[in-house]
This record gives sequence, structure tokens and C-alpha cells, in this order.
Amino acid sequence: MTAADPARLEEFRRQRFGMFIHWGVYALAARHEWVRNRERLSREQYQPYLDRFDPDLFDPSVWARAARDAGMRYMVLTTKHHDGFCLWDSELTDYSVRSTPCGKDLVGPIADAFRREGLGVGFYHSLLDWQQPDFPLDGLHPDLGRDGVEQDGRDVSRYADYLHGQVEELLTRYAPVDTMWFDFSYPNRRDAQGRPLVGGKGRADWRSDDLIALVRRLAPRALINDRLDVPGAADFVTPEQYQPVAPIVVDGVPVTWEACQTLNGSWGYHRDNLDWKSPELLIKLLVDTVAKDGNLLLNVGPNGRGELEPRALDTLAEIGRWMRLHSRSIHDAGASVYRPPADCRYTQRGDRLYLHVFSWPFKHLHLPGLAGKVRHAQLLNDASEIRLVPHDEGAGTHHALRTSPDDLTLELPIQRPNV
Ligand code: JFZ
Repeated sequence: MTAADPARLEEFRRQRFGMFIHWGVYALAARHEWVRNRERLSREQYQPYLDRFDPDLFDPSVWARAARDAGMRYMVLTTKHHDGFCLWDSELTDYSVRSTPCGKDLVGPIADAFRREGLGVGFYHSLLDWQQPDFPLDGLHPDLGRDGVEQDGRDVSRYADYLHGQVEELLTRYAPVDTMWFDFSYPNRRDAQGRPLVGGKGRADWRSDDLIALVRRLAPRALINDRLDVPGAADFVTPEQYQPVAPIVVDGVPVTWEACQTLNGSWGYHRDNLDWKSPELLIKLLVDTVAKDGNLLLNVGPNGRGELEPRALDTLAEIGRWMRLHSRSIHDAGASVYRPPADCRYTQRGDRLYLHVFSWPFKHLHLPGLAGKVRHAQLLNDASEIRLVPHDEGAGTHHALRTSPDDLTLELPIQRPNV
């Protein structure tokens, strides 16, 4: 099986932090990108969102600047989600920006804006397609069982032609593409009652092997994610909305991985969802991810006028405030072989070890196995020195500081620095 260029893979691992962008006409429904499925909307009932898609405040340079200021190094944009709506003016369908008041390609301007800020450009592309007439109805399709929507005559191999054709358009029109993030395969999926899902789809349906070959040929730089149902073919794996316990290992070999997370539980713009994660929690997620040698792809859902809402921009700005002082411990950094004390994480970059303290101690912090291994310690935010407590300090008293002779003990200010 072909593999990505090792230098590109290494670049990706060093970037560590990216922006996921879920944008489509579902932003107008403003209640999750699966709204057509969740509410069993017919094609006609979904049509108003195309008819009114007119993002008059669209300015992707604002999105790109927000991403860069947050310390993100790349983005992944939904070129097409499961509803089948295309953010670019594809030659292969009219179910696109062309059939909306917007009327123009959006993928090109977004890609250009992010490249101008020095960020990498990746494309999310849905394998599912709820509008394409050859896509066989299945248990995830909003039209399964709907009167007047026929299963007969649908031909998944013609759908695969369409899928490959659109990927070819994207890779040639918007080159160079850094990542193809396909979503998703469900060959053996079960429904809510535990029965095999009607019409599950995977490798043979998408003709995944040919699709991978196509990407390798047209976009030799591009990394490919792990949702094409081809074991061993992925350049990176994609745990979704959970954190692995440790660096991910497959068949005994550490693999490149990218966690993806929402700001508020929905990928598409969701007006009434109040489940927002705090900037502090998101920073911890980022640190935890890098400490386990992974990347974090953090999602935003622009609204129907083409803007990132204040709640999203404020969160990104807060992350950026932290990243301005601490990005050295994130970019180009990764897992350490050392084991951190409780409620802490280590990230490491060359011979620099970064200790992230999630729960600030009263004064001393004991670092297992680090006795004699550290020449100098300082806070990252202000470069101020942290005293290393000498090995024999407090010896002979009943309140000796050291928990074990292998520990290195740091003396921290009682108050957590206010950063
Ligand atoms: C998918 C999409 O359905 C969702 O709307 C969003 O785009 C997200 C990033 O990806 O959701 C999935 C896909 C695969 C799994 C779970 C959610 N999976 O394999 O567990």
C-alpha cells in the first residue's frame, strides 16, 4: 500500500493544532449538520436552506487570522458534507453554491485566505451523499422508506464515479491540497436496536483503493485519514470526541493521530446549543493531545451570514493569549519518555521538557525519575527561574521534602502565576 511522503507527515506532526471548519447550508437551520437526517427532512423540505444561502458577511481572511492568532497551523474545510451540498461550483452537480443566492465558489477564497496566513489547507469530503440520485438509500439516509423516493435504479458504482470525479476537481482546482479527510465508512454498522444497518457502505462501494491511488497521483503531498475502510492505508487515525489514554499504537507501531473536537457539541453552526467548552478545558485538551504525540483539530461552524460568532471568536482569542506565551511547548513538541506527576502533562521538544500543571500545588512538585537530569527550570510565561530543591535540603528533619531519591523537587510560588 502506498504511503505519504515522510517529510509531509513530519510537518503535519509538528503543526499539532488545526482548525476544522464545518460550513454548509445547514448553518441556516442552525441546529446541527445532521438536521436533514435527524428530522427526516425531504429534499424539498431542505431546499429553503439552499434558496436562502447568502453569506453577505463572508470574509475568510477573518477566519484565517483567527486561526493563526490561536496558534493553529492548518485547516480542514467541509467541501461537501453528508447532505451532498458542495461549497464549490462543481461541474458534476448543480447541488452546490451555484444554486444559491451566493452563486459563487467558496472553497477557493477560503483556501487562498488560509494560505495567505501561512496555514495548510485540507479538505473534508463526505463519502455519504443524501442528494446524489445514484447513492443507494441506507439506514443513515433521510429518504429511506419515504414515499416516492425509489431505491430501484440506484447504482453505487455510478455514485463512486461521481465521488472520484469531485475529488479530482478539488485536487486539481485547489492544489496543493495538504490533507484529504474522508468521512466515513459503515460496512458493519448496527442500528439502535442492534440489527445490522440497512445498506452499510465501505471499501467496495467507494472503490477506496482507487480513490487513494487518485489522491496519491494528483496530490502527492496530501495525507489521507482512516475512514475509507482500507486497513493499513491511512496516514493518520482520527479518534473523534474522545482522548486516547496514551500515544496510539497499532500492531505495536506508534501511529500519527489527530483528535477532532467541537467547541459546543455540534460541528455545524448551532444557535441554541449552550454546551460550550471553556478555553481552559480546550487548552488542556490541546496539551493532553500533544503529550500523547497527537494533533488537535478544533472545529468552528460559521453561520449563515458567513461569520464566526462571537462565542467562537472569543474562545479562539483566549486560546491565542495562552499560545502566545506557551506555543513553544506545543508546536514541534511531542510526547516525553518521562512520567509526569498526578494532574500534570509533559511535552518535549529536543532536550526541553515542558511541565504542564493542571492542578497547581501548594509549593513543591516532585518529578519522578528526574533527579540529577535537569540543569535549569523556569516558568514559560515569564522566563522566571524555578528553584531546584537540593537533594539533602531538609535532611534529618521529620518533614523531608523528597518523596523518593529519584525525584526532582521544584519549588513553585504558592500562587499560580496569573496568565
Ligand atoms: C462524522 C460526521 O457524521 C459528523 O457530522 C462530523 O462531520 C464528524 C467530524 O464526522 O461523524 C462521525 C464519523 C465517524 C464516527 C463517528 C462520528 N466514527 O467512526 O465513530
